[in-house]
Amino acid sequence: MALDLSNYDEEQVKLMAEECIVIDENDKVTGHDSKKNCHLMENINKDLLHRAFSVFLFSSEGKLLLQQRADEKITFPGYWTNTCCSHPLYRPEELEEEGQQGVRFAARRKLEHELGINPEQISLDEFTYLTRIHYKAPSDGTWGEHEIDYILFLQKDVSFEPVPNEVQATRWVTQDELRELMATADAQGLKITPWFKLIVENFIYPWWDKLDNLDTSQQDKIHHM
Ligand code: DMA
Ligand code: MN
Repeated sequence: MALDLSNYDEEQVKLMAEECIVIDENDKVTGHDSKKNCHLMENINKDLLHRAFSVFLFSSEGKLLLQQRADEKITFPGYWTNTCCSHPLYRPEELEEEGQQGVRFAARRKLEHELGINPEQISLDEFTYLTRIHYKAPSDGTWGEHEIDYILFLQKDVSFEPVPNEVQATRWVTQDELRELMATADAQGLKITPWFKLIVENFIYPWWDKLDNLDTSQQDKIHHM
């Protein structure tokens, strides 16, 4: 039976037609497929894997910007997560691997699309690319994620205005506030995305301690989680 998308938000359904970059476990491009197909558990269970990125935006005083995903999102609606996540698309400017140009370009595009950050505020070389994380996570029975996720840090004071169809709330946190949030999320009834949980539990604090002098020695590595 064909999947019925008519109960989902119209704008979000349209975005399911985007062409994601399909890769192997070494992050080598093997093809492309729709965002819809890439996020269906029936395909993920057959190991379909795509390229993604996660942006962590810090203020000059070192606070991290979190977002709560809009209820309109088809995957992980209403979940709290890092500043901005999405996919580089299968088009020449976002496929460029030299200096992670494609991923950087896509990150700037989505910071505008989700958070209304004018792209003139960010130059692509201001993102620090740290490493890649390969993970798989179901959202509900139908949808999920299976990605190699490029981690991008950016420390800059920028102005933003969340786009309601994408982001329903934002919050700046210190390290202590994030620790508190993670420890009490369940009790507060807050949902946290699996990739953000994974990055917080395994990676974020040592990086966060060194925003001025980030360790870029793991750029070639893919962490298979
Ligand atoms: C997908 O994010 C990327 C990661 C790292 C989970 P998303 O579901 O927010 O993508 P989009 O904003 O394109 O819907
Ligand atoms: Mn994805």
